[in-house]
Amino acid sequence: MLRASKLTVADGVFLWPGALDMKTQSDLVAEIFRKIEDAPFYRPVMPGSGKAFSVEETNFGPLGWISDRSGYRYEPAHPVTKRPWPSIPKLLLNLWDEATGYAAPPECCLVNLYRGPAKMGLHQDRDEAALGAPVLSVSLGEEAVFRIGVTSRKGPTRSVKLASGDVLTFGGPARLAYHGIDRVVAGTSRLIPGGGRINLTLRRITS
Ligand code: MD6
Ligand code: FE
Repeated sequence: MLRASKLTVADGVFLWPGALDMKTQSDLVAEIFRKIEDAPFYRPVMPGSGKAFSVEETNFGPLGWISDRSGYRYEPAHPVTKRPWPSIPKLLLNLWDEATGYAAPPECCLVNLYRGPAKMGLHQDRDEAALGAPVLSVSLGEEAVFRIGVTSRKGPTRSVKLASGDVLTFGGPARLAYHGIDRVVAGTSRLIPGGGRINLTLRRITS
């Protein structure tokens, strides 16, 4: 399934540019939109301040990552509908096996929707007990400027363009590296109904 060659972006960060062909991308988007009928995008808020995120989110899988006034955590049900999250698309489970070789399947697929000026500040993914497992990210739709740093917030950063169909893994010495999305480049893709970008991140939570 991984059509492209594997590039090393940093120690522990690998990128397969254009890994998913157009047909696979549009089938995956159709599957995502079917599943979100049961688990609609909602807008999380920051712990403490309650300030709304600029991205909208939902999840697939046994556990979903959520943020609300009381903190960040994994939950088995959608915070608005209270229903269990839909299952992770089979294609993504296969992609996880192929790209990560990790012995256990992912338990969470966080779905981020960027429209208009939405972005994501520098953060670490550290709410998982299974820090030995990488995070796998799939980009769909408009291009994004991804910023990646080191494990201290103040360290140097560099930016990498993520285009539709790109697959990235983030593990080993980079598992706790700071990263974020500076912006999405409008007009670079028409893949997503209504426009914008969808990012899927697959993670193992329990070790
Ligand atoms: C995004 N990605 O691409 C946000 N996290 O929209 C992430 O936050 C991310 O791409 C961990 C590993 C890879 C990622
Ligand atoms: Fe992240």
